[in-house]
Amino acid sequence: MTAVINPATEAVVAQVAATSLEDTDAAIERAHVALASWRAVAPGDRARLLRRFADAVDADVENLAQLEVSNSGHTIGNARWEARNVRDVLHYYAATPERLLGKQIPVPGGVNMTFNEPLGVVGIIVPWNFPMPIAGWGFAPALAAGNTVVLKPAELTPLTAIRLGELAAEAGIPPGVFTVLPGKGSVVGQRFVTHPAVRKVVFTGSTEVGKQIMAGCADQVKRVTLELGGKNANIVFADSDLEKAAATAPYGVFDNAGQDCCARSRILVQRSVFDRFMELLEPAVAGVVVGDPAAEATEMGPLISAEHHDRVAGYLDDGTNVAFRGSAPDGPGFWFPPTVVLPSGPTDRIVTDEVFGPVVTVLPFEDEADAISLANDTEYGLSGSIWTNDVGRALRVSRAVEAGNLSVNSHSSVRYWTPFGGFKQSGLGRELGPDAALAFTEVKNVFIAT
Ligand code: TAP
Repeated sequence: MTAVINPATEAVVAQVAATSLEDTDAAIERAHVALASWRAVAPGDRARLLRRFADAVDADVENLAQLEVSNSGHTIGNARWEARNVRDVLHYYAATPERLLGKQIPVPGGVNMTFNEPLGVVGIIVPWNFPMPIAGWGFAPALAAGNTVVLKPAELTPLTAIRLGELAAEAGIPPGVFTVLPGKGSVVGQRFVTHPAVRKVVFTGSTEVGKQIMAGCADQVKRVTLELGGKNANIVFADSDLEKAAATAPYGVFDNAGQDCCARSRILVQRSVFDRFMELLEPAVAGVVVGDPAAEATEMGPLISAEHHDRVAGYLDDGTNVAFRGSAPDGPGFWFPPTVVLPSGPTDRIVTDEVFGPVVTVLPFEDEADAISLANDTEYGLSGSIWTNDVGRALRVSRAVEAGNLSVNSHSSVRYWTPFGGFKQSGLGRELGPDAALAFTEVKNVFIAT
């Protein structure tokens, strides 16, 4: 049994049994056996089952949200958004079974057709920072495309995934089609990589483990989607609405206590407005409401664990030039205040590493070329923001920044209608959007001589 801890109180909220290797194998076998019957479900009926699953999630939003507050320390507002996101993603991909259109391609001597065939069993490995949405972004399109799914939540945050598994069963998703397997990455997750019946691994987590997964999958030429780390730039030009850029910057990085692969953890500010920006940023950071995640007004909760707290704290020492900090409650709980750092330069560890906590660095830049160069000076490439009132500049910089998800005059990263994923070491493949279900299919080409 693994104790599940509330990171805001350090109280044990549940005990969850870790799935053994034998039970993982048995679940993969059941998923493999269930493939034929799931595939045989008529497209319209598969769509209806996914909509019923979405409705079951909808009816359970408050319960799921409260579970996430107590397991992950997410603010109640965020947790409700996350549960509704699973519902919306299920509804969105419920349209897929009836629209998985192949092609008829003109060729001489016959008729040529393509089919989008399901891959088989898909293994989904989820991190602790967004347990619900990241699970849904994998299982909804995978199921819609006719695959069966085994899903491993993070050991720290299994509760909402377990509940989603129950809701799927209540909605009528057949046994073996969607199975949640709480347990260790080194046991359950690793078995997804090595078991020959698992045809694709969807992994979201650290770049370090993602590389191991990719290397492991190479052995069987297994398909992979990887959503990995980020060190995203928030570029503020002098010609922007500086008040708005400063007022929103804390929410671009401190949301979910900075435990967000899309956190804009490097603010780059044009030198001519640097001092003014910092004057505006200070009260904005002080205004972030940090505390009890169950309280409606709270904007930032705790870090996920004591170990992670120590890791984040390890980025700050006596020599760190902290410009200012927000507030945080005293223990119990793994609290860390919003922290703004003025580094000595772009090569400081705190600028280059993904801290994954409520810590942001602010650096000046001279001109557009300098901003682009600094933004791209990282092995990551997930997201970023560009603040400017010049449309031409917004487009030029958006095209030049090497990242998968950019927003202009906003910090929005995730819209389920649009593709999401990383450049460089931030990942491989795209989730969400109109094409994500295709990543769970193989294209088969059939020629009939006439
Ligand atoms: P990891 O330590 O990489 O863990 C992620 C998941 O992988 C967990 O379920 C973990 O299981 C499992 N795992 C660990 N070792 C494994 C192995 N050898 N084989 C198979 N599975 C294994 O990441 P984390 O610390 O939980 O999450 C934070 C990271 O995720 C950050 O770098 C963040 O940027 C990234 N992230 C990226 C995105 C996107 S969309 N790009 C979104 C969210 C998070 P255990 O629970 O047993 O450790």
